[in-house]
Amino acid sequence: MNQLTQYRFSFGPWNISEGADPFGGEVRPVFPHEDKFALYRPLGFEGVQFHDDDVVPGMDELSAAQIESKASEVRKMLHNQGLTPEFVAPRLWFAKQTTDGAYTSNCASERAYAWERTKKCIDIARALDCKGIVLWLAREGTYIREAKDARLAYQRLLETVNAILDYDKNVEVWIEPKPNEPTDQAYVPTIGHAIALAYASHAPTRVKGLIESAHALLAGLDPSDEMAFALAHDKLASVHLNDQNGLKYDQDKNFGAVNLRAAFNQVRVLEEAGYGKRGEFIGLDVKAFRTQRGYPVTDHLRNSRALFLMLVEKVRSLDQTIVEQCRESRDYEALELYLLKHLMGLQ
Ligand code: 3MF
Ligand code: MG
Repeated sequence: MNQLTQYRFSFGPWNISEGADPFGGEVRPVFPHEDKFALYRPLGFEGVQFHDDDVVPGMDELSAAQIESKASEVRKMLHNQGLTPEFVAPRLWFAKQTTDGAYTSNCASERAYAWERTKKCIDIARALDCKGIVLWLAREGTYIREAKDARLAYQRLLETVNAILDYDKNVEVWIEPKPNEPTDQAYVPTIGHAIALAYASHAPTRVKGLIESAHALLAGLDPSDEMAFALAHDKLASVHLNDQNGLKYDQDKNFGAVNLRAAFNQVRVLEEAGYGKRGEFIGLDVKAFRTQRGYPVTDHLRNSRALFLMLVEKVRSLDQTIVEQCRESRDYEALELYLLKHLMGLQ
């Protein structure tokens, strides 16, 4: 019999936030980074997603040896807590050198900074024994179309992907598409763009995607179809499950909080494709409410994970015979009613 997937969960330390937003500072005391790791296992998570400077704070100022030694320390700490580093992402959107983009900046010295930083990020991943490098291409885009040569920008992105693949033959590049924010228009807005870059690269099997539900919704797309597309190409390396209420700033709401049916369909597509059977994580990129009391605030992580698992049960208890009959007779009215009743626990 087909073994049921035992899902493993991950999140990044930025998901335990202190409530700051663009209109106000923290509303809860800052919770030290290292202390966050102790929260993972009790919450039911074993994968840690990192930005490079989450592992090695102040890395721009440190030598290669110092970076290596700090990263090795973190590796030991993760090991002691039974945690696995899922990926490391170069945080290329904070530095003054990346104000107008990193790999696609018009300025050669800024592009050089981006590449130096990326190499350090890969060194950190190697020291952690982690093969996933996530590229969320935050500022690779424009506020006005005329600001950059878009064709050249795509070439530069492809050169970067190739350079990463050459720098370390063991790493994989996982591109996380997002259509906007902080730029007006990003160069890699959808998983289709990411997968095109993968196939154009030197080593297509080592270039994959990470799909965030909210990012797909911001692009006007259905997250489950985006995931299915990546899965059909065997290129879904990870997911950032969450939710989004319409076209506004990136909300990172709890998984399923806005559209339970869309969340169900994401779980259905993942489950049907056997996602997770090769150890892929269910990543949650969910934000704590600014209004939430308590310290540290972690209920959004616990609840999103619980909701995912409840939807796994809904997927597993779906009567596939009814689904097939409705498809066969092309009675999508009946299929929709069955599905909605099933979600409401009425059937
Ligand atoms: C931005 C994001 C980011 C990325 C993270 C890892 C803060 O919209 O979703 O989370 O997921 O930087 O790539
Ligand atoms: Mg994300």
